[in-house]
Amino acid sequence: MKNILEAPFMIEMKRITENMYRLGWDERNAGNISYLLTEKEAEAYLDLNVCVRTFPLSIDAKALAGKTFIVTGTGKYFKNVQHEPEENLGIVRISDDGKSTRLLWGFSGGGSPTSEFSVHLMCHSARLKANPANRIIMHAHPTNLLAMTFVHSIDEKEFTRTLWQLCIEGIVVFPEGIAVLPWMLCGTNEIAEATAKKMDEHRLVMWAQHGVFGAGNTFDEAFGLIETAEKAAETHIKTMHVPRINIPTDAQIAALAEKWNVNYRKDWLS
Ligand code: 2HA
Ligand code: ZN
Repeated sequence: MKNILEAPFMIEMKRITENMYRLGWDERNAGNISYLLTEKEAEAYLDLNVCVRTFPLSIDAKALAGKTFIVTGTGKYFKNVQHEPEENLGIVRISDDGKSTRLLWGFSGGGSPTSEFSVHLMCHSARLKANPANRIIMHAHPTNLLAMTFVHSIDEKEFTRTLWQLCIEGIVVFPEGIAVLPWMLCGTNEIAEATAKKMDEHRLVMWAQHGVFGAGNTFDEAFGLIETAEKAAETHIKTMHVPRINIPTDAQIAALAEKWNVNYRKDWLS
């Protein structure tokens, strides 16, 4: 069996959590990431019959029965993942009845998956239906996106249009727009269901006054989505106090989308 610490997905997990921590997106224990392993990856690096411990699930994950995920731990700090991956990360497999998960590796100090694991699993299900190649669900607290939800309308059309205006590649990177949920109690099945519903059509979902969820086929893709939206939000926050005298028109933004041939939400531009 291959050394799990050298698996590409393990290296990516370490690099991305370090990167997100350094960007200030994941203070203390903020943020969580899950990556769906292929069966080939799982078999190459793990003994799939191992059962270190089991964790009950509060949602029905039957659609993901037998699937294996590497996931960040509850209460764990992104800054520590690279130094102690086995303590801060775990690899779990969903039971056949979808009611629990079995720990195959990690959480060596007795930890368990992120408190947002229900959201992750429901979002994986939603994204896999829309795009069978989706593998990543990522949650973070990027400062400027978060700040925007305190001072900007959280109507998702208005929120998206501002982001499209303020980052040149915004409409190309997230042409379907960014969905926004109002403040809701996190760690609950209600917010998990609401987020997954938005993920039917969107890869980016804002949680107002909390943070953002991103989805993608690769670590880079999910990260790049959040990074682009965050760049737009930063430009918004930096220019909202002064008169803006040059703003791209909706026609100019649409022209970008047309040039790059992306299927954008035409009704979200006027
Ligand atoms: O994992 O970010 O939303 C800590 C959080 C909860
Ligand atoms: Zn959070």
